[in-house]
Amino acid sequence: MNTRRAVALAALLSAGCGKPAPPAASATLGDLKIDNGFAYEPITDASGAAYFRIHNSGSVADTVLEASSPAAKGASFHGSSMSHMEGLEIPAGGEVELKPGATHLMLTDFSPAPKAGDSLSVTLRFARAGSVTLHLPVRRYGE
Ligand SMILES: [Cu+2]
Repeated sequence: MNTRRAVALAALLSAGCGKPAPPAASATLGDLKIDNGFAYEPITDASGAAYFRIHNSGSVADTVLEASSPAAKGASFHGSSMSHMEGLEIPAGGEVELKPGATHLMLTDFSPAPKAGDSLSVTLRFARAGSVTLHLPVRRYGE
């Protein structure tokens, strides 16, 4: 299926189900393409989670060394069991997807916590590619 036809079909499918796809953020940084970025509205100011997918089309792996947000004091990567991860490696020609119930970016100590409909800025610093700031749409929990 060619790209134009895939896009037309996707539009048709989303129109058919009557519910628009929830908003998501994307960005490009060198060989890295980031998409499907969003955050859930935190239930308390103490912590919340953000998600995105990073695809690396390059021939060398890259690693997210650090994440930060002006809205939260802390930002770190967690595995599915909330275990702390030291950096996030994106393999050459591969991708890493953060999603609910799996690896996520844990943000802590919001001031104040973002609400559904807000945009949450998150900056990722990579070992090779540099830094990129995502403007993640904040969704109501579970959407
Ligand atoms: Cu966590």
